[in-house]
Amino acid sequence: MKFTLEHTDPQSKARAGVLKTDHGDIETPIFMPVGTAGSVKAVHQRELTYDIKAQIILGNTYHLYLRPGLGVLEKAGGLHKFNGWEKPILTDSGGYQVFSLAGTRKITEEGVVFKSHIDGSKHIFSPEGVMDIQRSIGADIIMAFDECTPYPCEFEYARKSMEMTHRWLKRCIDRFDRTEGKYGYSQTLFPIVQGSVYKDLRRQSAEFIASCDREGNAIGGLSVGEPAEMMYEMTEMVTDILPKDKPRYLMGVGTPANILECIALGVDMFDCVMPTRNARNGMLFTSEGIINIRNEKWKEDFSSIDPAINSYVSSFYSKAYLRHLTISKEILAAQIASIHNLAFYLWLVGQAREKIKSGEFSTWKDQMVKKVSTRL
Ligand code: PRF
Repeated sequence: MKFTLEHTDPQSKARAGVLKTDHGDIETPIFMPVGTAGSVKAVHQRELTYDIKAQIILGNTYHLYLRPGLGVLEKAGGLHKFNGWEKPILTDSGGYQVFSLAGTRKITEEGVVFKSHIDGSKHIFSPEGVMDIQRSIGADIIMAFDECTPYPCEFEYARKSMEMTHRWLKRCIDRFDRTEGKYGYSQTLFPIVQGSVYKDLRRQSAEFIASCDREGNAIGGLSVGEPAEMMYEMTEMVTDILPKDKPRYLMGVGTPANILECIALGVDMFDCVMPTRNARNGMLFTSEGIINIRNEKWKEDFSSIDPAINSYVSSFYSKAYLRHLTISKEILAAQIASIHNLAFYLWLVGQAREKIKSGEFSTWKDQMVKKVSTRL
């Protein structure tokens, strides 16, 4: 993997770059649609490629390990072959899902014992095990095993948890560097900064992660309920420490406004379930603001969902028709809304990239944050 920084914004810390992987190039800043169980919910690969113009998607170790399981994935020749997505894939390590989804769980130095949310069966995730699983899934970028602390979190808990995440990281690196990809292309491991909302811990964690000298770095433990200003403060502290010549990935963020603000703080990669999850609940993100498509207001609005977005569904279907589908609980509503929201997110980061390249990012960002946060 190779990251080339192409432009930096003179008025902010925003950057535009290219990340080269064996499955193709990723132009940053980028948003990665979430494909938890190997599918971006309600969206075909063809739509992902041509309508949404996704450059990389995300999968989850936790879900894929439990179902379909490694036997199937290995026989298929890895996740790319299994789901037909030929571009880059990143997998999260399970270090978050195991805390948010699994039933009873027990964290020890060795790892996490948990019960499957599917059938209650007992499993253990260790740093080494999670590296092996991600080798079998075959993602281009794999994530270290970490503990994402909740918010709020006592300082002592956050400190001990961060220290354990660092020890787990050493074990991840050790295992990763002793093993090889199974399918003939290379994989890379991103470590994750933790430290809750404590400046001292964030600094310490960012310095440790930077010292590990991997090809890219991630920021975890944010967007877990803390005020946005706190998330921005922590993000900026961390991006100031992480190496400039490597991509930075802010995990699980966020709203369109969060993404624009964090691009301005020097973040290159984002993922979030919001565009797809909210789409399924009738919430649409548009270049003019946020729409609740169930609202009576759209009943006879035959204008297209968002003509500014270059995806088929965004200009072909009207708000009134999508409202009708949503209220009638038609499956097509989830499909249209998901494709539109993802196309909007990809359009937004694409615009940010263009504005960084043309030197207009900062003024554009301030206007855009207001626009995309407006409730229509
Ligand atoms: N760690 C991992 N995945 C994550 C997070 C984290 O802290 C977050 C926090 N926003 C989202 N996804 N491994």
